[in-house]
Amino acid sequence: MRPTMMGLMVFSGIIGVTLMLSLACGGAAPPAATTAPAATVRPAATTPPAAATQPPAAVACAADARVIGPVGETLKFDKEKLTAKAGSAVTVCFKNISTVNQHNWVLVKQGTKDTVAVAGIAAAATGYVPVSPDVLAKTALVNAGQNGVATFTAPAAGKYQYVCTFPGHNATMFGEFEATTP
Ligand SMILES: [Cu+2]
Repeated sequence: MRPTMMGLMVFSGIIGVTLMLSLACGGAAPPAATTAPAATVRPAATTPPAAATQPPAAVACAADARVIGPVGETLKFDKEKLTAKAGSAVTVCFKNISTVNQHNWVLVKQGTKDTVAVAGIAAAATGYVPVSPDVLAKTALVNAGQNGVATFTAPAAGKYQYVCTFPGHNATMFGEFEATTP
């Protein structure tokens, strides 16, 4: 009996130690292998917004257009006079090189630039250009950095005015348009 008991005790002792060792060393579950972070998925290429939400495409000045613009950030046109033959097809391209100001180019009857501009203050919805028989041609209200085009038939021979009707600009931002005898 005795040797057997001893053997059992030794045996169980060995098992115990083995168990403890295996628990201490290999038994402990290894930390989960840190998996490499999934390759950063790039967001799908952002599709351009629908055409309707994009700003209007930049208007180019035609080669035969009479190009005019503001003098930098001042409230003055860079040309004091434009001429065209009466009855001829005219394209005026207003190049708004300003980085802050909106402007327009409005052809009006001689001597009416201020009355047209004043009436235009209440016509924000139509680019500060009132409905008036004095208005002969106009560009849209042109944002900074954009171009605006006015295409029209030059009026009868004589002198006319052009003006920017953005509120407050008409006092200094105007010029003379002369339709010459063809
Ligand atoms: Cu202006």
